Amino acid sequence: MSYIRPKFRHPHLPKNDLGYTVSDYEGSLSTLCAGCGHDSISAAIVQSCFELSIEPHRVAKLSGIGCSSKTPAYFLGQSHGFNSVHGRMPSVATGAYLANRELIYLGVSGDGDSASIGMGQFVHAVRRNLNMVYIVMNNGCYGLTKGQDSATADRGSKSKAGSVNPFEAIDLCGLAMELGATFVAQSFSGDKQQLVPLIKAGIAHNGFALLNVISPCVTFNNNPGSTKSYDYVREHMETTALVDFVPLMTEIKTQYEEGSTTDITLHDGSHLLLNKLSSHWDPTDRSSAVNALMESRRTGEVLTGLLYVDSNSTELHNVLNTTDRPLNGIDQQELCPGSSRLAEINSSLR
Ligand SMILES: Cc1ncc(C[n+]2csc(CCOP(=O)(O)OP(=O)(O)O)c2C)c(N)n1
Ligand code: SF4
Repeated sequence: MSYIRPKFRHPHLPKNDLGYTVSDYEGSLSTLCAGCGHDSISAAIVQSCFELSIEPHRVAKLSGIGCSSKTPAYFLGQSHGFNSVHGRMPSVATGAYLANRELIYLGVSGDGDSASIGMGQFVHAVRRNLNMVYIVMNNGCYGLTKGQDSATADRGSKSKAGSVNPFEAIDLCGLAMELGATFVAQSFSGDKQQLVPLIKAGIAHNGFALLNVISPCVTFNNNPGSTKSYDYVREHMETTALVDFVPLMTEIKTQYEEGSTTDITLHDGSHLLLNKLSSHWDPTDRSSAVNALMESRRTGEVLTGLLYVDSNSTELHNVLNTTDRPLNGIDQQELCPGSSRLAEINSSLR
């Protein structure tokens, strides 16, 4: 059950370029457990869309099944939405995107939803470079069905019931890198300062943008021994860089010292500024990102930040050379080539 959020807001709430306040980007009141990391990610999505002055009707929210997949009800209440079947969000997103490329596609999934039942769907969305932001709210368990280990639970981590996971974890970022992903980022639900610019950059990216966000399940996976608990992640987080996102149309200002910043131009001309803190991180170097992910797994660290971006990425519509226009805006006359053209095509194939 979803609860209606009260309409009353402070009359002097800041407004964005469209004249909207942050409340225009909210959804209904969350029914998730108090303290669930997924709610923090919803708040970061709301903040990102508000700051980017996105018209809510230009967004399509898509999800599968799980506590994470319930969250589209809690953000962007005025956007399009489709809550699909467990693990099937990528194919619904593919169909919707091919029919209408004008919307911004925002997919939300869980680690169970993406790394188990939906794995076959996830990998093809990555390799096709579907133009969408794909957020995995990764808590290492199946929250909705009472905390079973998921395929992203680290080997040796302990569930609330005390059992130790004997299987190797699937690293979704590493897998996406292997599949040729053009934008791969990792973050923590409790780090809004890092998460908001990453979501904004993902929206601006021309292709598939994966954000794997560690999002502790306070009810079933926040216990000692879990590597997806708040305490564990806070103690083992290693940041690649401080991230800031500068949208197109605003004057680009940088407050960073000369020589300490990497400036990445995304497809729409907006920029991603990375203030390098650790080991001169270069997010355009795919093999370094793969190595860093492998090293962080070995040391048990959670590597966060923008791990990799290809700012020259070619998204699915450009690969297929399909029409710019939404299919529902093309009438029968235009869609049908006519019988003489059809006869020409047929004879060319004989
Ligand atoms: C086809 C199908 N199989 C199994 C389920 C049962 N089920 C619902 S949610 C879920 C897993 C949820 O875990 P995750 O995707 O990680 O999301 P979370 O709840 O942890 O956010 C499962 C197994 C289902 N709804 N549909
Ligand atoms: S069960 Fe876990 S994942 Fe589901 S709402 Fe509660 S804290 Fe969040």
